[in-house]
Amino acid sequence: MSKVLEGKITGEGRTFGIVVSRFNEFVSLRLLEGAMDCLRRHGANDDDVTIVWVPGAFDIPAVAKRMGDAGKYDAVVCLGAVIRGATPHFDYVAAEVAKGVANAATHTGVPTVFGIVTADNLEQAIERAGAKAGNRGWDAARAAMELADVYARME
Ligand code: INI
Repeated sequence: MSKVLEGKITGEGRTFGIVVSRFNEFVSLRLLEGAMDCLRRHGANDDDVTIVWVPGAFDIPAVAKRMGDAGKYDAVVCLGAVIRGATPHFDYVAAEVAKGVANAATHTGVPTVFGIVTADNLEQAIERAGAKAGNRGWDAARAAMELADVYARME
């Protein structure tokens, strides 16, 4: 008989770190609200959530790694918005933050989830931050809870 491991989506008794970037704050604040709403609705306690603001998305991975290494959090949620402008900066920032968050997840052993909106323009970003295309912050918090439970079951 096969053994199936599946995570429950619950925040009860779990601790979370959130790293959120201030660049495009109009969007990232909505992602943070979405993430907090999701955590609370699934039983997480505000006192068990630590939020760290960083300047931009590029700066997220290093802080996420530190939070993971601290051993205090069951999962780390990364939130930010990288919006394509007229410069190639977008590609560098978007690529580095994606790679960096994946590296943090791998090297800390703590679920570290990607809740960074990458969009061609502000309208698209807003759509993904609580308007018609959902809220990536909410989705990231949900993934963090599921993974925290999967990791606990794997111990
Ligand atoms: N940071 C973002 O979070 N989003 C962006 O769209 C962005 N662009 O396009 O420049 C951005 N740049 C700043 C970067 O994340 C760092 O904060 C900065 O380079 C300092 O390390």
